[in-house]
Amino acid sequence: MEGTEKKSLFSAVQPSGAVTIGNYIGAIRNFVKLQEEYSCIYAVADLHAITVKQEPAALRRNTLGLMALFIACGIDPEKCVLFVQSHVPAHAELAWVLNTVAYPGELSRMTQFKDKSAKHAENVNMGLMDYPVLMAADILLYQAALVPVGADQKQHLELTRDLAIRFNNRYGDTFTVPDGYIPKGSGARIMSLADPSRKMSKSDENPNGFVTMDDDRDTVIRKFKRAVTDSDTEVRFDPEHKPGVSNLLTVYCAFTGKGTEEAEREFAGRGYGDFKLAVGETVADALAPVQAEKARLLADKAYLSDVIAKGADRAFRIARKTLSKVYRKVGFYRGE
Ligand code: ATP
Ligand code: LTN
Repeated sequence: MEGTEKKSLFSAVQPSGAVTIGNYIGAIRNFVKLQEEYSCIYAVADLHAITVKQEPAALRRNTLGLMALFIACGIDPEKCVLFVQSHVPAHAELAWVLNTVAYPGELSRMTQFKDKSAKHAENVNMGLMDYPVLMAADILLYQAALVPVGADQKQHLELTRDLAIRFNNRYGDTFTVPDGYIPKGSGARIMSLADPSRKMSKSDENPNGFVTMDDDRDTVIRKFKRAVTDSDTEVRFDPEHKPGVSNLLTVYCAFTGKGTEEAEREFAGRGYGDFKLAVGETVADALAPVQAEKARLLADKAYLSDVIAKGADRAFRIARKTLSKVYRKVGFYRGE
């Protein structure tokens, strides 16, 4: 019924390596939370992933692994559209059209483009610069009202809004202008365990900086035990003066559902050793059932293939409508 229809929501994660607890807390956790309230569409962004070098066999493996992880984390493929980005050609097609309303100046100013260009100096390619235009195409194709992401994607969302508004102004109302859904507070940006001044990143050369959703219990506990804190002994949430401890508190609260004050009280007078061990054990306990479910799903290839094929089909049908509208608006000849 008109008016009671759920609004659309879109997000994606790149299959560019092991998914970290930062990706989970900043994004995937909200994918699960929002699936009742919105009509949700989630993609494995393989087209985005190849903007930095990927080993083809690893990309294939990570794509299937990420699909299994989405479901293992609680995303219901019956309620949501789950698909692989490259299976729906409309993403690349709309990105081409949006390129004609995007300016090289605004793309070269993007923080992620500058960071990744510096990090992959041997492979600064057009795809890396065009990354946010493809991301805009992802979102706008599904007329998404909401886009759950971590804080690092805020700038790309702003650009998506700008491109949507620019296109709508030039060609008439075509796209929904989306809003971001970024976790409030420090959950939007989980920091590296090895250097709490930097974002936790799966592409960090130091594996002690991140915890992945696949890390086994001993690895998780070891990484938290080693986490950089400070010379003080008080477990207190104070991101400015105690970034390491505050980051661990954020992780602890995300996995227990507790508030920071409650967690501070729990660890009052207990010292960092105790605290770090408790955080490590909590995370390991939370990851165990997800890992078991992911392994079970990966062993059931027929089921996963079916989810992926159905998802592509459903995504294709929605995306095709928007793309037809866009082609009509820009004046492509579609027959009389
Ligand atoms: P890389 O760190 O290798 O650049 P990435 O993890 O940032 O990659 P994606 O896999 O595409 O890139 O990120 C998926 C989602 O996870 C995005 O919504 C992103 O904002 C979020 N995210 C990534 N890192 C963090 C973090 N440290 N804290 C919170 N959210 C994060
Ligand atoms: N660039 C995102 C991944 C991504 C995405 C999207 C997120 C690709 N397309 C569309 C939201 C909406 C990242 O997190 N690095």
